[in-house]
Amino acid sequence: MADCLFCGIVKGEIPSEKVYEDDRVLAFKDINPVAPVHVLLIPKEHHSDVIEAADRDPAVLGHLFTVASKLAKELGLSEKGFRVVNNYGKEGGQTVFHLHFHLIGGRQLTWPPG
Ligand code: D5M
Repeated sequence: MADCLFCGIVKGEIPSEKVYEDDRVLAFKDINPVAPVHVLLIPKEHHSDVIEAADRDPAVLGHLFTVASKLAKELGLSEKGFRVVNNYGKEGGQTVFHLHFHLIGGRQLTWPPG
């Protein structure tokens, strides 16, 4: 989609620190990390949010979680713990309207989030 930041990252027009890529999913380091490990996982195809993705391509949601689990293991988070987060909509704190999951870990996380 034109003017979508994360579509620009998928196309390689905007730089990113990639940590994983396959035909459907890209994962890269968050530009504003909130923990020692903070990776964003996105579908390469544009879906604005999780509800749109669930309507159009529900299978990609399972794949995103499979990749998140694989990365959690590879990045050394599976022993101590980690969090996978999706912010939906304005009140949910979503700022980039291309579906993404945050994989966060490497420190003690607190609950509830702000
Ligand atoms: O999360 C959107 C996230 O996207 C937020 O944590 C910053 C991150 N971000 C924004 N621009 C970039 C670039 N260019 N590279 C990497 N990460 C980026 P949300 O859940 O929508 O609030």
